[in-house]
Amino acid sequence: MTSSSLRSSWRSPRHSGNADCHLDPAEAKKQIDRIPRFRILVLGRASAGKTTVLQRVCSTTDQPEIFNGNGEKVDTGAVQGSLGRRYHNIENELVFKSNPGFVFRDSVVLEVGSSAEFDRVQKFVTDQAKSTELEKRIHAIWYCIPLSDIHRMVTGVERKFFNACDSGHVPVIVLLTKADALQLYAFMELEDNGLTVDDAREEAPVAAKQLQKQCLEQIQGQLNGLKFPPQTYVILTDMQQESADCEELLKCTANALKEEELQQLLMSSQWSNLGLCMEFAIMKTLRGSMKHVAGQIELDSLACALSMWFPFEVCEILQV
Ligand SMILES: Nc1nc2c(ncn2[C@@H]2O[C@H](COP(=O)(O)OP(=O)(O)OP(=O)(O)O)[C@@H](O)[C@H]2O)c(=O)[nH]1
Ligand SMILES: [Mg+2]
Repeated sequence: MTSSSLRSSWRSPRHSGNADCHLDPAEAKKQIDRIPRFRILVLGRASAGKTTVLQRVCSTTDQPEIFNGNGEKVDTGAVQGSLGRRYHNIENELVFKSNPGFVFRDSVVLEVGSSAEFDRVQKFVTDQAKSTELEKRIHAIWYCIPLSDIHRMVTGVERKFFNACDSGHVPVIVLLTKADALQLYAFMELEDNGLTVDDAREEAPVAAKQLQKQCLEQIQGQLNGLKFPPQTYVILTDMQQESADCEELLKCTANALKEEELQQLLMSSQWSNLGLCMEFAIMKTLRGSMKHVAGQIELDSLACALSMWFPFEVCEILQV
């Protein structure tokens, strides 16, 4: 069997399993083999940069298609005013045509007002933590905190989320978005300290890096002591630019996953950075096989194992 035919069967429509993924690794692996798409929940305040991150990961500027809980497409052409609510309804799934390997859910966690919305998010997250169906559950959570609002980086809602929402085995990664905004803060601080405009402009990039480090430490200091702290943090800069790089985000997310099969699923779902697929294939699979004596390596099965880190479509083209 070539790896692409093996991958075809891996990608074929599957049925949901009920086995307990916490207890039986063999059953968990069987279920993972049937998962076709990587599922991410993205959370954060309004305008935190959530949609922009998803667009960059899927290499598109389009809006996603929306599917309701029954898998039916939701008509986005209707009343514009309710569009935000449709994107942010945690029950709905968002899929970009450019990259259907990812399924997203997107919800705004509000600082004030509707605690019903927060309760829905909390219930969803804790249900995911208990879920034994790998096929349907969320595989990672991205929580966006914008650095553009340097005086309100961690607010009550973040403290509430990381104190109340137990995501269990689903890793929560904090995305510190809009880090480029710190350049302006750094510039203004340098000017306040008496530098000329030209000198302040020249020194701003270095000062902004320093400020970035301080912000990260401050946020870690506030979140890491809470009941359910995030697993890791990623700083994102200039994501509004179409050429923005998602490598660090994808790498951090992959490393936060416990199961190698889920790491493979993430890598093979993303098409924006094939170098990353290569890196994981070498580090995780090829390096392990190098321990064998050359003559003992089964080239077909090695190629197949390596191909699991790459998008299915790439393997098909290469006939791996
Ligand atoms: N400077 C800067 N702007 C950004 C960055 N990421 C996103 N933006 C801008 O921030 C604004 C809001 O971005 P969105 O991605 O729509 O934010 P959102 O969290 O999806 O917003 P809602 O869905 O309305 O809650 C847009 O104008 C983006 O272009 C960034 O890294 N740097
Ligand atoms: Mg949005």
